[in-house]
Amino acid sequence: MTTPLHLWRNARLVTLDGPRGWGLVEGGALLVGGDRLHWVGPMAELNRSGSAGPDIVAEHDLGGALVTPGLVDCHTHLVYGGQRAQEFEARLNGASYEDIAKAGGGIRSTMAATRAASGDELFASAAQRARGFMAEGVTTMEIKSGYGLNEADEARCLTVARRLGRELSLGVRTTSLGAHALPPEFEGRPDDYIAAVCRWLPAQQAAGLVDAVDAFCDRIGFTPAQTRRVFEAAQALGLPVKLHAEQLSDQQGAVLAAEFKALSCDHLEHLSPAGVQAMAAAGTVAVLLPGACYFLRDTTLPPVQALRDAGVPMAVASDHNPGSCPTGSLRLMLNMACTLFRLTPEEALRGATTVGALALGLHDRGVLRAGLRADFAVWDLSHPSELAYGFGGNPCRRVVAGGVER
Ligand code: DI6
Ligand code: FE
Repeated sequence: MTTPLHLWRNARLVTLDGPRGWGLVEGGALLVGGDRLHWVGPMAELNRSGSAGPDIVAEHDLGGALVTPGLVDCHTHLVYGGQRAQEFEARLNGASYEDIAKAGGGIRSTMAATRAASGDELFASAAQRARGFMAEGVTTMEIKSGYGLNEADEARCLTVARRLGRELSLGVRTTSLGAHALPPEFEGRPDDYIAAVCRWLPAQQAAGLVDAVDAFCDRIGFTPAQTRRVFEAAQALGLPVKLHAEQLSDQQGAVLAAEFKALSCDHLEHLSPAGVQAMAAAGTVAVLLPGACYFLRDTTLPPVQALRDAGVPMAVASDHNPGSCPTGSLRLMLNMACTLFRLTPEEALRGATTVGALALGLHDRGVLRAGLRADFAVWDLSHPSELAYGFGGNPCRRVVAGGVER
């Protein structure tokens, strides 16, 4: 028995196959069988190789359009209630993000709106946001909890994230971020709260709700010692860790995360040289979030050249959240990664495909190569550098996720 194949032909393929370069294939074709890429290469070779033949059940002419791997947004806080536009106004009137957080606003205000929302309301608002990203070529998203901040509401948010993965044509990875902020009922008792977060993890894992564990290690988050306890609990369950590290200050969070062989450290505006070296040695991905840096008007930038020199792979993600990055566009983040952080357009696209997948521990996507997932986006563009060059508007024309056109 052979798999019925779909032939997608007449494309300019941006395969990203190999350690550098776009991996461009002119006059390219993709053969898709089930949810996998069965064959990728130039049309002329396909005709010669005989990989085509009678198994092809349908043909799709792409009219010479540019085709990239489906985009991977490896850092989002997509599930929450409410919005924080008034906080944006307050910041424009002189308050700082940290002041607002310390006064009980910030993450805590979203926590209250999230707890007050029903599961269906949380699903509906997150699905609407997800569809916006999907329309711009996103085929995989990581979604964190972190606005429930008690056992039931954290589990509820992770459940909503899993439901998004089932009901939308989107690959979803969930990350448990109970250690995002201290909820009011634990005021003055952060160590007790961390103990509670560690206690919830086994049940979340048993319910199939968690792929990785994250924490916010910073002045308005948790200390390195508290973060270590969360990591130890994750490690005991065999769950990989990630960290919101060095966003507002240097806590040596990256060094700690590297000790636990973290999949990624994210933000990193205040990353030290020791942090860079530790990440390089551990093979930890640096997830750059230029939208948060832009929206908070941070003037300290992540040490991109040092990361590059040390060979630390750099991902680019949206950090979509209501407080520090209410964006609906991963493509805009590619542009910002170049203009604000000086990534090259190729680094930016790899960051939101190949390297984004690595930051999630996924090795089956992010490249157009036979055997990997048939996740790809078709763009009304002529060169891949245009993906990071333009901002605003949506040149994405078609998306295939898991072999199926959306
Ligand atoms: N850093 C961030 O940028 C988000 N979480 C975090 O730890 C912001 C979350 C928020 O303000 O709601
Ligand atoms: Fe974040």
